[in-house]
Amino acid sequence: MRTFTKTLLCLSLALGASAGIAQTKLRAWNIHPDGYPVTEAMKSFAEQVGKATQNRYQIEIFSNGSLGDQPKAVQMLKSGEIDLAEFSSGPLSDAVPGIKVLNLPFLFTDSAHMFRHLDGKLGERFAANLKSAGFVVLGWYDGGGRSFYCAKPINTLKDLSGANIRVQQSEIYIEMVKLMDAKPVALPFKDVLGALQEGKVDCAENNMPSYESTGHYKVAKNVFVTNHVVSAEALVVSTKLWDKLSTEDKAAFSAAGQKSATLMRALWTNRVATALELTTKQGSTFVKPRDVSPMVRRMSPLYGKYMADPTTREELLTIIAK
Ligand code: GTR
Repeated sequence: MRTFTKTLLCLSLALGASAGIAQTKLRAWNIHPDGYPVTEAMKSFAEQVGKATQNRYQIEIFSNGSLGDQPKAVQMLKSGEIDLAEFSSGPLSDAVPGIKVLNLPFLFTDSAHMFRHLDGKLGERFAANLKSAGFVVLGWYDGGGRSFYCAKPINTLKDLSGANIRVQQSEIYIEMVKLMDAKPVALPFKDVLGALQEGKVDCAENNMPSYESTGHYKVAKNVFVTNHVVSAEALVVSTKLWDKLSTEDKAAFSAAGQKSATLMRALWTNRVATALELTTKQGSTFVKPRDVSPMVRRMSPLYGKYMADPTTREELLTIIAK
């Protein structure tokens, strides 16, 4: 019986190989739930790769950070435990210092400004930095403008001083909050709601789609609309997998990545609007600082640091110039 099963298996493998239908299953990491723009764009990416490669590549998406938080997923991608992921530039930049500049507060005025750079020469430079660290960018996704939100009312920057503010596990975010005279508390994304509910943190900061999808708005109803970081996100594949792909398959992955980025950005714009509508209906209030320049001034040690660093100065100057 055993010999018979083995023979059958060998036969089907041989037949599969000769027919060119060997299938490779790939694992993709994602932190967001179903219906979120990132998740839907990744699904469409997986579908297109499947179609373009006659299902030789089947991508399974593990959503909701079910395989671990982002710093862990960054390591998993490097070690080959996962093949693809959608990362936000905050935690990713600790592994790839060459993209740190992307997280500088008040660097981009909005997503359109950011994509003018990411879809051009600068994006290619950041992608090259990422590639040399093991990540091949297939598409730049939108992380939108991030703002602070707290359980207590926030009307001025001074109201944030001394507050415990949840930040991403990312050095530059930690430094930013320290410069505001507040206390950074670095926590995984999935732990933020609990920390807000238990009063372990007073505030957090994020874009409006995540503010809504996580339910943070149920506890932290006071949004201080700083848009302090317009954040970049990226769909990436490991260089380990990339190097194994044929030229045609690389082209199929790249085309699917680009298409998924276009879809993601469109879904994002809608989701920002619906998140604002829903959270407003649920009682969130939005206060716009009259002038963000006091906060910008506080960030000057960060700007100084990146201007002094020859690996980031040029990128910074390019962005400031346009
Ligand atoms: C979201 C982003 C996630 C993650 C999260 C966080 O906006 O899409 O990748 O960075 O913020 O704050 O941890």
